Amino acid sequence: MNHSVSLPRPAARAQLRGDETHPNLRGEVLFCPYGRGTLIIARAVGLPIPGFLGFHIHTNGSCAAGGDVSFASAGGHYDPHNVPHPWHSGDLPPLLSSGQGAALMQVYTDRFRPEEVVGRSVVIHERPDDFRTQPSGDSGSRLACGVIEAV
Ligand SMILES: [Cu+2]
Repeated sequence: MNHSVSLPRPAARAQLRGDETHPNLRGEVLFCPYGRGTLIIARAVGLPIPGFLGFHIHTNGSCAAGGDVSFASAGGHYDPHNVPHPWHSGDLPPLLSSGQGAALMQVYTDRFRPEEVVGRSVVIHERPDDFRTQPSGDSGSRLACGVIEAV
């Protein structure tokens, strides 16, 4: 019997980049098939604000910069079942940014499989998610975005 606890290989990945005012913000999010859902491993550096920062899967696979709202093209939270926040499939725990602007998180969700979020996006926000306010937890503007691609 195999008792190993080695992690599965990623099936999807997003490379995050900051908006025009946060050019040093970079990150990577891996999506590994795990059980009935997905093991998510997220890393970021260059975060401008220490503390909790909202972190979600958004519907559209577009991280176009420019316009009045950074990364507006990513759309709203990934919500295939049309339910309120924080029951969106794309709702996730916030990242915890250190004073040095780095964050690392590993979290399991059974709200989607990796292949279901390929062609969508990951967004880091400027504020924590309050898990109450509709439709996006009052998490403020979008600091970074990355399109999710199959690997
Ligand atoms: Cu979001």
